[in-house]
Amino acid sequence: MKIGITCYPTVGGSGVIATELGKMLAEKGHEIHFITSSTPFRLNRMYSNIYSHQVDINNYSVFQYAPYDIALATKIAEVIKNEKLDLMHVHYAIPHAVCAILGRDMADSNIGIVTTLHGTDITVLGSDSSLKDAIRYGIEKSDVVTAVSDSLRDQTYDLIQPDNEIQTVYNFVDEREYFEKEMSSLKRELGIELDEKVIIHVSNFRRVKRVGDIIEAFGLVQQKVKSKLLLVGDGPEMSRMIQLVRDMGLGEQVLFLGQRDNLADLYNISDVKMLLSEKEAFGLVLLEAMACGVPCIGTRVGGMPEIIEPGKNGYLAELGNVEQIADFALKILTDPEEYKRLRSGSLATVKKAFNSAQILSQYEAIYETLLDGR
Ligand code: GMT
Repeated sequence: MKIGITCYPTVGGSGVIATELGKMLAEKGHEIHFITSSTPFRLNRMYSNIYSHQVDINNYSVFQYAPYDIALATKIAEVIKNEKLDLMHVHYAIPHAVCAILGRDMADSNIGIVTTLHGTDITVLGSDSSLKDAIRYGIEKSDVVTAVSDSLRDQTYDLIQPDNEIQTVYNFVDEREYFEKEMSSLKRELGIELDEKVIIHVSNFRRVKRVGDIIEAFGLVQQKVKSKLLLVGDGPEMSRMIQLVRDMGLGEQVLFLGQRDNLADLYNISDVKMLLSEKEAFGLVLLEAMACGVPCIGTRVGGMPEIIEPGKNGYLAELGNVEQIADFALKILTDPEEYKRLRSGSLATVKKAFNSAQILSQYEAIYETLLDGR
């Protein structure tokens, strides 16, 4: 099949999933056309059957805002026609589904459009009444709509009330990148003693991620267990978090590592992963950690209860309950039997429910039904 993919190409779970999916589809022989504002960041090697089409936006002085959405729709139309695409798979209802619908119309084509909802488009933008109608339009005019968790699917029905079906297709992890390996040399490089425990958090440091709760819970943990906290990523809350760490006197124990591309290595020196968000449609970083054998502590929010099975591969805490979070972490860090059990539970979860081959086949089956219907 010739498949067009549009996503946000920068760092972020939706871009990771879209790019990994494109790469794996290409490895299965499909021809993939990324239509994005820049080359997706995970497209790090050459594939003979992957093409990248960049959207050019001219900043004419007559426009107060550069017309990205129109430029994207025009590029999608051009690629549909020139490359004779069989279908488009877009990630995010707005702007991408809406742009694909417009592009298909401009190309006078009837190819199928698959839209995958990742969360922010629904949980944040969906509550903005000025965008709700555009989101509903993008969903209803798509031929197939998928959501990355049952929770996101149900929230979309509640908030947007579209009249078409939304099916859950879970995210997956690239097992060739995320797996267990011995990385004690990295621990030394980072100045962490071999007998110190490591807690890790990876995010874009947006307010919804509640990084402050992680630092506060760590403050309690480190009073009882010799440990370090790795904070990986960057974003709007960063300077506030640096200040919080200073105010709590934790400067020596909290390592701000910024954006990193060796996440698998960092997970492999970690004992617990924390993601304590107030909104999280799925939590791809949980899967990446579990694939490296790291038990996770999440909040009972969004799609996280669909990944974390308490007592099997981690624990679910109540949002903002830092004492409970610290207790869970201490339980994992101080009881070797418990840690061993959760570690193998984490590896098993990824293998059983979120392996790439299984999810890839689900998407391929969706694409085939679309082709059959045309
Ligand atoms: O979490 C973010 O802020 C980034 C966002 C994105 O668009 O990449 O992540 C969303 O999509 C990921 C991939 O499906 C999910 O794992 C994240 O849970 C989801 N984020 C939110 O729902 C806040």
